[in-house]
Amino acid sequence: MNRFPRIGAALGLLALLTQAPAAMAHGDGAHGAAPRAAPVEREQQDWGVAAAPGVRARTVQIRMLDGMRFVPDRLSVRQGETLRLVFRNEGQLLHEAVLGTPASLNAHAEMMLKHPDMEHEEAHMVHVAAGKSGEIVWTFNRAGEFDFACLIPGHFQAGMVGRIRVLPAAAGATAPQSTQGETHESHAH
Ligand SMILES: [Cu+2]
Repeated sequence: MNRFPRIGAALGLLALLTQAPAAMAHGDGAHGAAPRAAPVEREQQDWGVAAAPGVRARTVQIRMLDGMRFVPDRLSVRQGETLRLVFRNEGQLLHEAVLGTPASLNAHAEMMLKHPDMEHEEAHMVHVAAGKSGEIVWTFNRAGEFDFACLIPGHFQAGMVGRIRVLPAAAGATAPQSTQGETHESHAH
């Protein structure tokens, strides 16, 4: 997790650099003061990125049940596709949905066990009270096998996990994307 702030800083610097000419033209000299008030922070994660505002999304309804299940718990997505995941809590308990890699979710679940009252809110997670719904709008721009899980202590351990398979973009697709770190076949354990 520690490397994400660095990536964020790098992106912030990039934004600052691309904005610099305009800022200088206005002579406001606000060099050091990078605008921190972006409406949504869109940080690339291993499992994708928060959707850009207004992007077309496919809606998928997912039920959250006190039997510690998501229904459905298997999704298939084409790389580059954006989903509006609408989680409806049909139980009596609070549930949450957190997107991640199996490894990131395991680590996060461990932390939740140690600090059950930890409060956090990020674009790739949503907490849903009984009878309510909540959503995550997410662009799956990396191929692979990812999970969504309820990390409330006990729920994850009882199997409240679903799987999202992101199929590689079709050959010939022209969507610009980095190929850096995208090869999976030589991954050794
Ligand atoms: Cu739950």
